[in-house]
Amino acid sequence: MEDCIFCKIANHVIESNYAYEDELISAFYDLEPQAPVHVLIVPKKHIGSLDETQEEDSALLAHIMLKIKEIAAKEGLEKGYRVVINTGEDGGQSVHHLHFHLLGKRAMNWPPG
Ligand code: DGP
Repeated sequence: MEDCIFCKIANHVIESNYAYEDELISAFYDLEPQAPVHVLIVPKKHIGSLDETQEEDSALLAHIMLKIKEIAAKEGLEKGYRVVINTGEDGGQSVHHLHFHLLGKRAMNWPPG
């Protein structure tokens, strides 16, 4: 996707501050951090949102979840963390490329805002 900022970051068309990368996914620090640790994890393949995932994305989604656990450990989030996937208008999604927020190093509230 030519106009997608997360496609550009994930494929190094635009450089960012990366926390992790492999052939399937990229993780980089959020520009507007909502917690002392705030990492965005995105697939390199363009998928607009969680709502646009397909059966064929199952292995990719599982890969992301397992890597989030590793990234959390690397970031020192042994006390816990939150993973958020904002989806669609009501979900508060502003960038239309599937991304997982990994938030940590502070206590989270419930219910979320
Ligand atoms: P969401 O609202 O769930 O779509 O979250 C989008 C997040 O992406 C938001 O926390 C800010 C972050 N963001 C937007 N543009 C950039 C960017 O160019 N670089 C980085 N690192 N983060 C960005």
